[in-house]
Amino acid sequence: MMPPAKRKSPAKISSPGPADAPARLPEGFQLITGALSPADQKALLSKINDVILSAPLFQPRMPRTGQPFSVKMTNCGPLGWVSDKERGYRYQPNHLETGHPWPPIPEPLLDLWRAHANCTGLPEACLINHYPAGAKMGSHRDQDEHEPRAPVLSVSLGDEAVFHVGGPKRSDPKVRVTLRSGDVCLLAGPSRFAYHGIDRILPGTSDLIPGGGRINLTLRRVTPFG
Ligand code: MD3
Ligand code: FE
Repeated sequence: MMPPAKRKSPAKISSPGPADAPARLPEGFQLITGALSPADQKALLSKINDVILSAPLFQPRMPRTGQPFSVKMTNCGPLGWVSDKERGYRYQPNHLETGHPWPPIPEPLLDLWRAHANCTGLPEACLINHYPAGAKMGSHRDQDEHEPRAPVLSVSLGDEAVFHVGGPKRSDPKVRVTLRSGDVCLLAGPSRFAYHGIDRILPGTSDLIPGGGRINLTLRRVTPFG
């Protein structure tokens, strides 16, 4: 999951042109635009800011190379996703730097999961990605979770992002979608295993976060349903 922005050979993102067959969104991909009202976005951001106060954003690093991500991260929930040079990508119950347990997932996020995930179990991890202007996330698949029946639910806050999603192979055609503040994205079925990433953040497109930038929240089930 989640290589940093700078890649040796950047994936070519091709928008479908008139001569090409239009690339299709993978099966199971659902974008719910405007799922959160501006008031709901403000209330959620305030809870996320509380999480960040007790579990500070950290800069994950690539396994082996130690190359830092341009995205900063933290987590809430029983498990959190981390990565460092020595031990690589993994979920763990404690903050990478403070060693404290992650704070609980705020209730409004669990409500979104109950409303949209169509899943009996609850999420165990909420990964909080913070993108300053200029941050990217290279094309990758999310493969560190062990319950393929659970979807991933993502919430976008702040500046708009150009997102791409393809298929199960890196070479599959990619579609670009703009993710806006208040949008919820559901990745179920085959789309759950599709390559995806963030090409760029569009600065000045939202007033939600003072100073700009984007926050993405992903709710995930990590361990198999009992
Ligand atoms: C498509 N985050 O945290 S969220 C990630 O905006 C990640 O921060 C991006 O990719 C972000 O791993 C995209 C939407 C998303 C999340 C998981 C997916 C799209 C996905 C898993 C499979 C396919
Ligand atoms: Fe991902």
